[in-house]
Amino acid sequence: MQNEILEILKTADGYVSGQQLSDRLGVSRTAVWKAINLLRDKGYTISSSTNKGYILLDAQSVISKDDIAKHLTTKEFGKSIIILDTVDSTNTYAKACGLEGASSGTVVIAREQTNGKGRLGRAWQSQKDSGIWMSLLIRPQLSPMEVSSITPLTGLAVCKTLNRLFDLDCKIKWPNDVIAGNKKICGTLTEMTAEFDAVEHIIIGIGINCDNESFPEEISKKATSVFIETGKKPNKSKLTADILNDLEKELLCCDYKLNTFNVKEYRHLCATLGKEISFTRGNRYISAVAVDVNPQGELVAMLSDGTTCTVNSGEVTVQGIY
Ligand code: BT5
Repeated sequence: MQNEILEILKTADGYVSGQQLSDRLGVSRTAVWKAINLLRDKGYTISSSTNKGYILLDAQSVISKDDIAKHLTTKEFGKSIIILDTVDSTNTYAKACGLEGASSGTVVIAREQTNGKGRLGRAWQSQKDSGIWMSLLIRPQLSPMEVSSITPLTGLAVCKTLNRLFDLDCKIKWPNDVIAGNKKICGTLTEMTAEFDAVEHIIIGIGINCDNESFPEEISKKATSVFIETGKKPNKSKLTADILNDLEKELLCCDYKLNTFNVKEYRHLCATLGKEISFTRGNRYISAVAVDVNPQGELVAMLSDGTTCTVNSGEVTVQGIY
């Protein structure tokens, strides 16, 4: 009944009275009232007025399976979607689904994460209903050595989607951040479960800040959101579908591998190139200039003596970007 009430409120031109809803659905007004409260618990802002009835104020702020499905054009990604109210981490949850045999393309989305994960043990802040916190489970026929392309390809897909939908000029901070201006709007975390030399499954975690008007002190200088950049709160279900549509195209058309074409696109959108960077190697702190992203997706750095070296893991600090 909640879905039916939601559909009526979404298409209504203004308020709908409790009596109209109970007549149309053939249920008591108390049942309508209970269903409205359950929808409110799910995050829908439904205002009520004694004389006029109910009105839905912001349908697009809540991610719903039906709304995602309306915009999905994929063959595999998102064909099974799990939406949770709250979870420690969608990546952890999706991994457990993978171990229980969930099909490739399963997506786990949460309204809030209480222990969202970044890379290298860092935390990802995921306040309730403020962004898209999702994990996609895939089972590609790849060896563990071949999965490293997935992180840059995911960053590339999300970056292009945000630019197209919101007319932004997002760039990629190598290897996995999508930035708007010099602040992070999206982070991705790819995790793999493998046995011997075969990939069991891969979890692609994507966090996109959408509705945040501000951020907690500790990340306020480095984080931004779609709202801060555009002044508008996006339709999160549609954005989720668009991300899945674009990600499937990006990953499947190249069989999950970097190639001449997508590396060229990546370079074009990579904010790190041409910048002064610093990184640690062993216990040495090295300053260099980022000059290229090679066909393997590694960052090529030129040192002060003119020699180059590749950077493929660890942390790179880029001058001018948080
Ligand atoms: C990442 O790590 O950027 C990966 C983030 C992946 C998040 C998604 S959400 C769905 C899925 N489930 C999960 O549990 N995770 C994935 P990293 O490059 O290590 O960046 C982490 C750093 O970014 C933190 O140390 C903060 O400085 C900063 N940060 C934390 N929360 C942020 C936010 N909401 N927006 C921007 N920056 C943030």
